[in-house]
Amino acid sequence: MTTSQAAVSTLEDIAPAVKGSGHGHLLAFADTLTTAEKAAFARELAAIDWQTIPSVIKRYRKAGAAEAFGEFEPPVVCCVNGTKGDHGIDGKEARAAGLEMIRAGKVAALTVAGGQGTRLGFDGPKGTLPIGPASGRTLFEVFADQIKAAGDWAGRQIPWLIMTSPQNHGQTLAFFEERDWLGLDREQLRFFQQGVMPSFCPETGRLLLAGKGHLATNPDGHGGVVRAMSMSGELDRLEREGVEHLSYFQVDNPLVPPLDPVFLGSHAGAGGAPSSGQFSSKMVAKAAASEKVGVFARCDGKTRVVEYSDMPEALSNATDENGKLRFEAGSVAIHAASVAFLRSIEEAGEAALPFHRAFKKVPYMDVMKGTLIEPSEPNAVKLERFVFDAIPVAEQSLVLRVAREREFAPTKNPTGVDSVESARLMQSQRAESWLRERGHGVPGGCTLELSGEAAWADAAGLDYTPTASPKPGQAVVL
Ligand code: UD2
Repeated sequence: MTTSQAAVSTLEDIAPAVKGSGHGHLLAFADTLTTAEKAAFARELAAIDWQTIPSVIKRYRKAGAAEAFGEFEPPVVCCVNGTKGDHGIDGKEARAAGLEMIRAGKVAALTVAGGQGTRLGFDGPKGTLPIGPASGRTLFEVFADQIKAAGDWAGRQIPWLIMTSPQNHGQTLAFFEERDWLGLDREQLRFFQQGVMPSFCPETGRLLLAGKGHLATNPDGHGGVVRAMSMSGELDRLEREGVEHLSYFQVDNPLVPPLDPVFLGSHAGAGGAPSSGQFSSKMVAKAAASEKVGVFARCDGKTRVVEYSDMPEALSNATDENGKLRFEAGSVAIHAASVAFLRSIEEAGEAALPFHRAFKKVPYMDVMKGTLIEPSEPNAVKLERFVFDAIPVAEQSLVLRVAREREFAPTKNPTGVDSVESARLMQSQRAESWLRERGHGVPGGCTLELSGEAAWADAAGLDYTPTASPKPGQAVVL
């Protein structure tokens, strides 16, 4: 159900499918719409898969349709050079393999950027949020500079896939265009829109109208990325180009290395990594039991991520004999996935990526009265997919431990925990450690930031001389 399915059809063309699925009430005001409104409504309706919608509604009308989990065990975690009792991976071998994958054009970057910056109080796509503590670069620019540096090293233009949503696609594209594609080649940049899912009333099983010519919908979750890549032709394109693996990350983490050779090599099974090369993940030790990150666990012999809201509290709080959290492996939402595996996930459909159900307040049009109702209590089911549900489908899914201070600065709130403030501070601290590790002094009161070249050199294990040395109190990009 992606917007690209919304081919050129009219309301008359689409009406039989809508009525045939039992949702003819959605057309109650069709006759009152202007020609332009009719065309827009037809596009919305054409983006819905009317054949499957009745069975989806049936399955998710009641709570508890989600998969019941068996008993949880902590997962097998890997770590470069095997400290902390984790399974050891030879970092040198893994990095060499990952660098070769990048050099040979077998890797593309993939960012899920469908969310709006609502929680941040930021008016615009999250990726356009200024985040660099010294440079003021936006999230998209921080990633673009590293992808460019990796491409310069590899002598090729590394594709960067960016998933937007119907809400922010136009703004995202305009942002890149205004800033001259952030120094990348236009051909490298592959924007595609995720799909939407219609909200429905669990009592009646009927889809809701948000207006006389508008369906009530929500983006279909980051798990919609697989379907959206397929519908937009991006999956085919990657296959044609010989790209075999994707480096996946969320738009809200300025510390993520968009292309990490050690991770990519480990994902492909180098350095003794236990991986089928299908779908791999990074983890950090949770800061506290209550931290809002998904948790890796083993269940029925398979590794999976259990979202924080689904994790039983007793398990979140459980500790081992040393007082350490039993389920400490927090998901930082950084993955590597093979293109062939994503193709198989797409073909398996809901069996591989089920929907997650949320019961929410959704304003809707009363079709009898023609008035908009603002509910005071939850009234509608919203469905979305999570990409990490692909983990247990993989034959052997690698979970690699990484250092939080090097790779994870979630930017969810304007201030406080996981905020713009904390993400800026973490980037500066990260740059400071980088300087110290290379034997440089750091004067007091500086705000520092790694340039794209410095960050890439760090991930790739290459030599790099900082372009500037900070003076006390200065803001400097290294
Ligand atoms: C996500 C993870 C959580 C943890 C955390 C780390 C889920 C459900 N939870 O929590 O386990 O790993 O991140 O920071 O993922 N997005 C889309 N389309 C959508 C929905 C989301 O592109 O329809 C993107 C969004 O732009 C963002 C990312 O997915 O980049 C995460 O979305 P979120 O902010 O809703 O997830 P969050 O922070 O609750």
